[in-house]
Amino acid sequence: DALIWTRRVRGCLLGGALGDALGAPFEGHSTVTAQEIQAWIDADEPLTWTDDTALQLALATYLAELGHPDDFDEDQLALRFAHTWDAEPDRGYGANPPKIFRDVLAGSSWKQASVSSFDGAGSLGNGGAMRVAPVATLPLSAPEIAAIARRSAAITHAHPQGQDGAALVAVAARCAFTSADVHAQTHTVLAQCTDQLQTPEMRRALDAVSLSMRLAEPGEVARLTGSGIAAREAAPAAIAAFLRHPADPVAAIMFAIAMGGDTDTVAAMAGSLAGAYAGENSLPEKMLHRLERRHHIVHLADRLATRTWPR
Ligand code: 8NA
Ligand code: MG
Ligand code: MG
Ligand code: MG
Repeated sequence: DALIWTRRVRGCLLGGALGDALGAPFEGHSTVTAQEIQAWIDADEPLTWTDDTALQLALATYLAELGHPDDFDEDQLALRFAHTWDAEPDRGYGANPPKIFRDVLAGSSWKQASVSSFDGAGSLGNGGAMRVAPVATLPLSAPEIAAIARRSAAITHAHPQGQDGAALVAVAARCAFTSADVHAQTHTVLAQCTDQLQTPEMRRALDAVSLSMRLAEPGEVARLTGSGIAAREAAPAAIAAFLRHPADPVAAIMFAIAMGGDTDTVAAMAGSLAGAYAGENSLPEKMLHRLERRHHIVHLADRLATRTWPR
């Protein structure tokens, strides 16, 4: 019902922000010990989030204000991303998106800048995937969610793998929002995700997630999936962490951080997914109390959850 839905949307946005902020101090570390993570979980310091959450909230705000899913417009979203970056450029953005945002603010199209990135290959980084979970709140089918996820990613990520990562996380988030029992439906979730992928690299990476399900150690899982800055590593790694602890976002986040690599980003995606499944009540007040702009995030989630769509 409506209350459960609102709790899940709050859980998604708050879980993502918590994962980002909890993972940020470890970004780029190849190994992170359980003791290091536990000490940071138990600390009292404020939890400050990074580019992952800044852009996720920008996308959520855009969707909350969208008149109709058919009105989705990359030019408008690109402008919102660019303004978000311009207002707080020191959130730890990847190398390439700010180049595109600068062009957008100067009045040029995002498209030219995006497709010419990385000598014309386009970005295969995880930046399209890290911000995409709110797309799964749209009242659409899995193929439609995947299509909008790709379009939201294409603004900065022209490479097919960068867009496939976004489709993967968005469809996983749709499963998380709608599933009654993710633990019992692991194979269904993975199959629904695989159905929306377009690149062999991402399909192989999701196969690695399936294979990894018998492994307990985050380091072992990361050896199969990777956990780096490429979308083909970070997005599957986040799914692996989520599928182990779907009902416990903090455990999913801790697992993601323990995988090492792009810890803030993998933990942000894992936290969004587990938060979407388990809802706001699964997030400890002790953590939320430390979270930057917590009340703003809740307010935004409520706008997104309670909006009605015409037709
Ligand atoms: P991006 O589009 O710049 O991609 C990230 C990186 O991936 C690039 O800088 C390249 O190193 C590499 N890359 C992407 N495409 C290609 C390609 N076609 N060929 C070779 N290399 C490629 O930025 P993004 O938005 O995808 O990045 C997201 C990441 O940026 C997240 O981890 C986020 O947390 C942030 N980040 C920040 C820091 C930091 O030090 N503050 C470090 C890493 C990442
Ligand atoms: Mg970041
Ligand atoms: Mg970025
Ligand atoms: Mg990162």
